[in-house]
Amino acid sequence: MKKAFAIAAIAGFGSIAAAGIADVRITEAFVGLSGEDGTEDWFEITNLGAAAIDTSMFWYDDDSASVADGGQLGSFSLAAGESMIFIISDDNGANDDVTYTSAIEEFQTIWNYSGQIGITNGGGGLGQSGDEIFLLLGDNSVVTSQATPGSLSGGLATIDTFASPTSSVLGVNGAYESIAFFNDNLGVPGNMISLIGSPGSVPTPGPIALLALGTLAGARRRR
Ligand SMILES: [Ca+2]
Ligand SMILES: [Ca+2]
Ligand SMILES: [Ca+2]
Ligand SMILES: [Ca+2]
Repeated sequence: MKKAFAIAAIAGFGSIAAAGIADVRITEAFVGLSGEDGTEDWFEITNLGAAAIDTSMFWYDDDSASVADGGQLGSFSLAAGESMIFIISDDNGANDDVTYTSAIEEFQTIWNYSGQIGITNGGGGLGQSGDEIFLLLGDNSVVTSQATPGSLSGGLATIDTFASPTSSVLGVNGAYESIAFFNDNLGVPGNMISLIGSPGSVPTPGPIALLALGTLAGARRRR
């Protein structure tokens, strides 16, 4: 399957990747807060295709939508129907306050998260006045994109983008509360805040099953 995909990509059948093998969506995003953010900016991707994908086939960039400005996602096998997190960072120098390792550990701690997690290895951070997440192939073709509206940005809830962008709500679509961390910009009593989000989980099983079925049917028709 992987080899066939590579040959098809070289031959220029980009639509196969976009519509079939790599049916990946951006299903959640965190763009940061005023003051201490808890973690770096991040997004969640979900594989709605029928086969596992290697995430290193994608480059991330923000609204500049450019492989040259972006970063190649770390390599993970993402099974059909599974979600994972990518932390947006190009910041891994020996003297940086945050390294790739510490950014991942910070996320795992704050979200009590033990699922798959990777780094974008570049690409712009997500602005709180509105931005956009792009997943691109190496030839700069767009696989999928997701706007992060300023109206939903900067709050204590992540942006759930599985259907249309909304603020994550505790208990809805698997959203839960992060551990509390220090932030003295938001004026919360005690300066300890927690976030609401659903890293690693998306609405299941109904919507995913239906979308996956549609992808499978499409793939069969093309044979
Ligand atoms: Ca940000
Ligand atoms: Ca901040
Ligand atoms: Ca940006
Ligand atoms: Ca989620």
